[in-house]
Amino acid sequence: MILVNTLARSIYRLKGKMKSIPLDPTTVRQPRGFTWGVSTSSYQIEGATQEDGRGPSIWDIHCRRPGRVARGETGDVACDHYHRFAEDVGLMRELGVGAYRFSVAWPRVLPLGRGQPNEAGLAFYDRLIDALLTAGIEPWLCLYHWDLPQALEDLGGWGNRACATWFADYASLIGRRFGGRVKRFATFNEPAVSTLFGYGFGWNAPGLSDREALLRTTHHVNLAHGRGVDALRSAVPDASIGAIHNRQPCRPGSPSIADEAAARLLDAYWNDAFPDPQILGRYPPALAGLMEPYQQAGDLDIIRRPIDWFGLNHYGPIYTKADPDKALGFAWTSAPNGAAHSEIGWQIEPEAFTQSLLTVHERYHLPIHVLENGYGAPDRPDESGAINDQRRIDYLATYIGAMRDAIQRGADVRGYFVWSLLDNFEWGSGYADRFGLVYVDYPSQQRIPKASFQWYADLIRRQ
Ligand code: IFM
Repeated sequence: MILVNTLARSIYRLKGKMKSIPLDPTTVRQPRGFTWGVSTSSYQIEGATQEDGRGPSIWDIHCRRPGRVARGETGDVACDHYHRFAEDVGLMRELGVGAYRFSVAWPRVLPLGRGQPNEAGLAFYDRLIDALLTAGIEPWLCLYHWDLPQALEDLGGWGNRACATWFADYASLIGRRFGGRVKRFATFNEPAVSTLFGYGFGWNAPGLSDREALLRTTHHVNLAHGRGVDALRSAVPDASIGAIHNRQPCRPGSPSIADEAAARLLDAYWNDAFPDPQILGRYPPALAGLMEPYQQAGDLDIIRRPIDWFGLNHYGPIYTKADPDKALGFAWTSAPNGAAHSEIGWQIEPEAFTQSLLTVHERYHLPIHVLENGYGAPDRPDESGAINDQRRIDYLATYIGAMRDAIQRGADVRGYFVWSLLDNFEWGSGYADRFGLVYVDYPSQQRIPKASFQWYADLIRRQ
């Protein structure tokens, strides 16, 4: 079947009918041992923000700042996963995934961010992990998906160098508690997004637009990664550890020299500012000078720690324009008119996914797990109550085909996780943008698998 698909694509290319025809992923088998999964994160699904001793996170506070989140929505209830996790694990079992990536809410297990752990919070993750293992689903635990304890923010947060040590202590707690049952750990999810959006553009918590804070924070998050890897390794000697980074083309909004320069700097920040020091032991040249004031002797040796895999999140290309008023001199801008895009305006370009996978492979020489890829839309049930999200299916099929292209061209891709299992709290957009394979009717908390759920289940079953 692989041969037939390859042949079909070549014929199309030769005829010049289209640049690339995606493989039909339902007919292509992945290499043995390939992991199919789904991803979520704590603040986006758990809810129960004030239950069982959880402390506030920077997102609880951010959501209450007027104008920061659409319609003033919050993660207070979200998908109520804290109470409904067993149903959600049941959905994953139905889906047939081999793995589930979730994150631990740091303030749920350490309400003050450090010091006395909260047994009730730890016990929630015990229950979740046990349910996953019983269902035959491997837990992939991410330590940080943006919900820093507010108590640490009050001490300077990521701007305080000590935050790297607090993070390592938290990592050690998690490793000691769960390391007997969990072997896959990620330190951070998309540190480029949480820092740039949180300290550069002010869109995400803690809502700052401050160049100095952004650069300082960047370095401290990198230090925390290195210290966190060490803490996990000593707590769980047989752990398989990675970090999760975005990579996508960063393009100028216009051909002007200023916008071209903005795109180069965004590229250095978005794609390289975290994986380069963590894996290669250096900041990208475009940022090295800017990062110097925040470094102490030996820091890069702390940051660069052997890891076992590269977690890649990819959606589509992003665009920027020069803006001297912004923290790094660039602002966000939209894709050119006419570019294929999703219902929430994100550009669709599967070739960029293939290229990103190949670049990661060539640059870092690590096994790659795609830990996020997915399609956002304002899905609604039709008159019969079904959610026919054909465009999501098309997107996923095309992108899985693009991943397959990268594998055939040598990229060592070992897993693919859809973002996301459930519709959930989409940060500044609130609940309007839905990425789930499962529709969540928020008022009733009813879960309704979408057409894409069945499609993904079929794909997995055929592997
Ligand atoms: O919802 C987010 C997730 O938290 C991080 N990556 C992108 C997703 C879609 O925006």
